[in-house]
Amino acid sequence: MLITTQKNYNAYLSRMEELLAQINNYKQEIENFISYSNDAAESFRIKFLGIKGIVKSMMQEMKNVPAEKKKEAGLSLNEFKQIAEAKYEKLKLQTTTSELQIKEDIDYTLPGDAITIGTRHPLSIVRNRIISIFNRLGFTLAEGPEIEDDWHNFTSMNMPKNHPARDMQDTFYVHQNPDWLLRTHTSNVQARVMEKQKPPIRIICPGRVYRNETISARAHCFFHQVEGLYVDDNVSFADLKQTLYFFVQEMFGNDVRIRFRPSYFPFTEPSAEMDISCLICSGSGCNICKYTGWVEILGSGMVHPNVLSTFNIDPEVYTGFAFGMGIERICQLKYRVNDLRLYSQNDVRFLKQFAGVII
Ligand code: 2NM
Repeated sequence: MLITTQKNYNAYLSRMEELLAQINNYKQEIENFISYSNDAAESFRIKFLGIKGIVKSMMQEMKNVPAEKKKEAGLSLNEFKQIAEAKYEKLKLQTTTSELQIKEDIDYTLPGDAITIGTRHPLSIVRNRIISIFNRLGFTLAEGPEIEDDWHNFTSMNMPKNHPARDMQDTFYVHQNPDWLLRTHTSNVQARVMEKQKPPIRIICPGRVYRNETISARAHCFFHQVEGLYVDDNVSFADLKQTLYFFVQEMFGNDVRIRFRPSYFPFTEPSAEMDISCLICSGSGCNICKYTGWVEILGSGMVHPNVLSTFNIDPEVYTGFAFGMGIERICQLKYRVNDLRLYSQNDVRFLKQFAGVII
């Protein structure tokens, strides 16, 4: 039996009062405790009723309570324990009933909420398709800047200053420096690749190009182009024809027919424009093909020896073919888009029609 000094006695007494005050606080906490999730009951149990919980640790302190106060403290602690246990049972019940309620309240036959998904722009769809077709023929993607210097856009493409072909395209110049311009075609990419890389070169170059034109249904100040370049030994015009024929078959179907017409581009010699048989009327005549049965889709030719020499590619050893097409034009034929302005207005009624096209 411990001989309790007066000093100890007072300390135990004040500790007991502290415990009683704590019990009152915890009672309040228990009353306010709400089930916030399925494991709320379990966290409650661990905190109040667990092996290292509040009730257990208070029980351990009971042995220090002075004898004549033991009854009062014991009753209080017991009541507290019962309150905690009752709350725990209630919390467990709440969890199970809320789980049951969830199961019963859901009508699984109702349709779900529709997810609004974006649509790819038709120009992106067609561009991606073009890239993928040429990828399968071994062409790799190359891209370059839209703001370009005169040399990469014109001079290196066999169009020195004062060359008449420069006037064919109304060029946007950057104000501060007449040597800078918005590229008029993506040939600047081919120029930049030939600068760094030697044959074999097989690239496909999509991108936005700019020309100073008044905006209308049939013209815009910018449009999108894909150009291709193939330089190696023994590249012939027959390769050009077969490559482009494969492309249009993949793009428009096996029934499409092609024809080449002689043309002129400063960077190719010989040059040719390619027509395909009209997809709308299959050749019988309509206003898309202007009653000719044919529609023009691209320009092409054998890379001019001057262009190859400019990049130190010996034209006696290497030959190449190149082509360029407008993505808007291909898109117009594929999706019957009759006004160029639709491509840049971003009217959702137009764009939504391309929902679900995945390429
Ligand atoms: C076209 C038509 C014909 C072309 C030529 C070159 C290069 F880099 F080889 F000189 N790039 N693109 C080319 C040829 C472009 O667009 C209608």
